[in-house]
Amino acid sequence: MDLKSLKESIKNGKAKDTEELVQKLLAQGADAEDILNQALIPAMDEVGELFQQGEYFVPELLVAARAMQKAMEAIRPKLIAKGVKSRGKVVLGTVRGDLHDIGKNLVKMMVEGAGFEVVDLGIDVTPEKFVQAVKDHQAGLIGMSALLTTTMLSMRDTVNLLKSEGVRNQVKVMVGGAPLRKEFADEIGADFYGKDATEAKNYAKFVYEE
Ligand code: B12
Repeated sequence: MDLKSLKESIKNGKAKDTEELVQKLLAQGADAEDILNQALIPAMDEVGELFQQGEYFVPELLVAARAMQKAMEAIRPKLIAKGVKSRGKVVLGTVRGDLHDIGKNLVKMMVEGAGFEVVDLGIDVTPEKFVQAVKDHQAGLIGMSALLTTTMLSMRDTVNLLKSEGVRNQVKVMVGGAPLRKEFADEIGADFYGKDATEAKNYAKFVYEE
């Protein structure tokens, strides 16, 4: 698999090339999950490092993110199992003040691919919106994503609001995103910290099948 050029094309923000390379790999029989884990995610990690080192700035992040989105759209049909009956509902969103949605969208794809119905609230989701969606959809699981050390704190507000609204015992709470750790999840009273989309999917299975 020509993963190196795919990584480079994401890092350079070449959306069209990226899409073509992914399509080519898929046509050659490459596995969508391998493409994701061995090229797309590592490419974004490298973009993050370049940003931290001051070699990339926000515009470079944005074009890389756009290329990443194109790649994700291309692998999406392969990741989503077709015709699977919903195994349960999962409310998902990126927390208040946070606009990063690539990781959240990956979680969505994997969870949907495993046959769950995802209620995607998008980005910048307030605790009130999360709690309302849990009530409206009678969801048994909620997933919150945060990529900033400042915004992850709002996860605690959501957990507390679930409690004060009397629905905490009806729903499991999973959290994830690059700055999070299990200790933080424990501290705010979440049920689960997942380091990646696969763990999110496995936890959804666990919640609905236990
Ligand atoms: C792309 C990117 C952006 C893009 C986002 C585009 C988009 N549509 O998402 C743009 C350019 C908009 C952006 C903006 C900013 N960004 Co930015 N960004 C990134 C970057 C490079 C990659 C993030 C990403 O997509 N990673 C790939 C995905 C697949 O990984 P992931 O999100 O971690 O998700 C995985 C897991 O964490 C997990 N997961 C994620 N969510 C969930 C949820 C659940 C429930 C579970 C179980 C698991 C799970 O599964 C995913 C798949 O395996 C990171 C660097 C990095 N390495 O994280 C910086 C980074 C997150 N950004 C950063 C910063 C500072 C900013 C800005 C403040 C920059 C600025 N000065 O304006 C703004 C903030 C905007 C805002 N209010 O949100 C910092 C954060 C520092 C910090 N610790 O707080 C980082 C770490 C860069 C850095 N090294 O300094 N950014």
